[in-house]
Amino acid sequence: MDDDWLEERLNNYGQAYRIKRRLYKERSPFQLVEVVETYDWGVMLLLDGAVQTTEKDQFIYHEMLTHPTLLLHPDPKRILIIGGGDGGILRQCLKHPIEEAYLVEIDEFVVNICKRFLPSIAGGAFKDKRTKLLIADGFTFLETNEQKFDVIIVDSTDPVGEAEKLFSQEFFQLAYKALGNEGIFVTQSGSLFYQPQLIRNVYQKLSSLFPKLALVLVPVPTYPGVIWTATLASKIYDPLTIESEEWMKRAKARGLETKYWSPNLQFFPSDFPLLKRILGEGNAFAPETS
Ligand code: AG3
Repeated sequence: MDDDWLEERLNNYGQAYRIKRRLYKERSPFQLVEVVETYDWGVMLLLDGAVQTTEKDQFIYHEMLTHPTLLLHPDPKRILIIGGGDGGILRQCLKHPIEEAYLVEIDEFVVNICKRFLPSIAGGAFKDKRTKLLIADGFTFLETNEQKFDVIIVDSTDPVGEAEKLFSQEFFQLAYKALGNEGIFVTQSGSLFYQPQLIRNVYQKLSSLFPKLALVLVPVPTYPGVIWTATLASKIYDPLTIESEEWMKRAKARGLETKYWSPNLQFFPSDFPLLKRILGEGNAFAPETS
């Protein structure tokens, strides 16, 4: 089959890739785990039919969930990652001078399959002394957790099945409680054009807990609609008031090297009209009437 195509569907939209080979397909206790080799993006991981990451574009998503968040905190020492079993976020976190990174992933299959088919994503991150890998449900972990973290990064699948509760008010409340006074939280919050209700929902819930919020612009060529978002929520530091020079200074002080992240292309500006419409009431894409 040299004309094999794989399509991801999200509601009424589909995005398709011509693929070279299908490498793996197995049902884990939690989800359908698939690995394929694409023409454009190298090896690709899918969970329940949704593209999670690829060898060649993974750095954009992983850098953009990690660096704005960790640079906003003056001295992040203890990091909690929920999900993220491919190790991509973990690897980016370890570029900062942190002391510990907990990675709480529900599905051991994902960790093992990524180590086997996508080893470049984690690099040596799982072997780093600062890494604590726990195979556990992130929600339950936070329910019983008594430690404080400086940063919590939620790298989940879409809000269906097991991941649904990672988008609930109860979960956000637990995350708030597990963060120190200067704590910062970030979660992937969906496709700008195909999941605007999700973006609004996450934003509203988080803004009832955290005073400072910003939407991170995360363009991922292999996610439906390409323009993806993450929602950053912070207890005291406001990401939208920091100048480029200051971001650059912080990145330099940490010896941070990136392939995508840069200070001027991190956040949707708060005066962006489309975003205001998405976060407001009603349908942001309603046809104009006058
Ligand atoms: N986490 C999944 C992002 C959501 C993708 N959704 C979709 N394709 N419908 C990414 C995991 C990477 N570490």
